[in-house]
Amino acid sequence: MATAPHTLVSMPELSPGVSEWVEQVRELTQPAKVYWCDGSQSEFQRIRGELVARGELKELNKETFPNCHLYRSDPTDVARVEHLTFVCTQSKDDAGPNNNWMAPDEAKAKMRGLFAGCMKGRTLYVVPYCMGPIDSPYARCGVEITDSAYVVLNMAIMTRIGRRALERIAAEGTFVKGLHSTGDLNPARRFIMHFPEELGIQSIGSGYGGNALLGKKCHALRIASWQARSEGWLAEHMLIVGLQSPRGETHYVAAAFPSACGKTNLAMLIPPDALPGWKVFTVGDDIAWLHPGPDGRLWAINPESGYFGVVPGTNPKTNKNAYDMIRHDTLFTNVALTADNEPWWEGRKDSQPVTDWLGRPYDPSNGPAAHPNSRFTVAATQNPAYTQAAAEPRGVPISALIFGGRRRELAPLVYEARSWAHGVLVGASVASETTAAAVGEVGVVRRDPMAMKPFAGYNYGDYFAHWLNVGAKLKRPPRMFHVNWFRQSADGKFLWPGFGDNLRVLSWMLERCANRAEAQDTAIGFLPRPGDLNLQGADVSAQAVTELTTVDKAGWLREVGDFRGYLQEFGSHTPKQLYDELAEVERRLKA
Ligand code: OXD
Ligand code: MN
Repeated sequence: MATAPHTLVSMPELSPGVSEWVEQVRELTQPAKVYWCDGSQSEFQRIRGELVARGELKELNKETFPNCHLYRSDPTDVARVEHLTFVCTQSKDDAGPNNNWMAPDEAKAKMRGLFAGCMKGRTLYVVPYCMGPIDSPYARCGVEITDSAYVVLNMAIMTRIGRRALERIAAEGTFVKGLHSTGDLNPARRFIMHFPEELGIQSIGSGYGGNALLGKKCHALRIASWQARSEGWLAEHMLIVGLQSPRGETHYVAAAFPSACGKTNLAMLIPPDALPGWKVFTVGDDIAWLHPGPDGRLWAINPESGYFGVVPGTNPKTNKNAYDMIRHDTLFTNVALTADNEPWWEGRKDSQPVTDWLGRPYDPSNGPAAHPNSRFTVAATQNPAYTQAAAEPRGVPISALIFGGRRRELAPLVYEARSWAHGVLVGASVASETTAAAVGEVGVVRRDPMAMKPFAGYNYGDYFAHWLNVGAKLKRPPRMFHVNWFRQSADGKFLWPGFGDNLRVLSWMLERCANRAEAQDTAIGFLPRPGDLNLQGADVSAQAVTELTTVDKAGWLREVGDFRGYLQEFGSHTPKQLYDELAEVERRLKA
């Protein structure tokens, strides 16, 4: 058989632009070795085997969790570090008050000092990657240079790495340059810097996913949101899910929730027995790139090819698809272990931990056995709800956009915006309780517009204006909704069962999209009346449903005032249209 011509060209030869940059980084970081990743299965297994041999990865029970491994991170390196994450634009105003800012020259000088000689004795891995289906016009490529083999394995699962990505880079001549080193893992020397004007990322001192897998938050959200603004599309912190109704119609929806608020669970939802005939397909669980299509609709691709999900809480009741999906070929980070060498986490009820995430004998007085932000990394194709639509170059058409937060009070179960512009206001007003996905206090309510607070790569005021502009170009825009699965009663009990039952809310939305469902017209938007939701077989009281579908006018008036103050933080960047939409809500509340 003839050899394919491309295999004759070595990877460094394939793209002189990349080789030149690798050479500069090699001189600066002084690694013992440089290795170009080709993305093959044999390469993955070899690198994983080397980590096991060095004791950095632990193979788990071969019979019950075949090809699964445990990685224990440095105990200080378990989450995203928003306070150490910077957007380095020439003008501080472009980064906006929503980002930490540093002047590009200052940031580069600081990072140069930290990167100098940092890879001595280590291997420098060159990881060419593609975000999105390799043949999609919407996909974008990058190269991550890293000295962490654990990062290489994660990138190989989460993105399309190797020769084909490099071929695309060679053809396009442009790529995002991501430089990463674990450095000395000292939090005092940990920084994640973004240079959107130069399509560059520099990250040092952390091996944690959100700080170190540069294709994910750094490229696919912060840098991509910047690119999307100049090119007329949206890069969003959204899952994408396909819902096939008993009528046989399939609709795709994209939903934005802050980190660790159930995006992966919603993306893999299992319909409850009481709602027969529904099918759910996962396109993506974390990031959506949304493009206005030639037909006037919004089309979405998932730039990732795997899931980096929160493990605790995963069980057959909350997310059976995820539970089954992570029983083989999965990389676990910071979970606990059972006596049988199986991974264990809070919420896995069928066994007991003996060793905690730090490798100590488990003692409940030390806290949870698994870290609350322990993670699985797994290929999307392992998900029983995976759909080939995730590999479709043009993406999937979006019928509805959903925003949500984790809010004990105020926000009802669901409401629908009156228009795209009102929907932008609804998305911009998302607030949520903080979670363990980022370092800092957990459970405090903070504003998190479109769930992008940690990820919008530029001034939020300009970002809101961009959202309004994109909508103005759509002839058939999706409907927009807000949901809150986390509402609690005065005595602290969740009012809504969540998980599979969320399909009851999604089904009302899809009926709204088809003009087949009724709603009450309220000051904040359209809400279902209790009788509009299909609650057959649901474990929820009539009183809870009333509470979940009632608008607390006094509370909302306070919210409007608070949100107006928030919008003012972005000064003249906040579009006037957003204030007008807010004034209209206020007028209706007072009427
Ligand atoms: C994530 C996050 O890991 O949002 O997806 O923090
Ligand atoms: Mn996320």
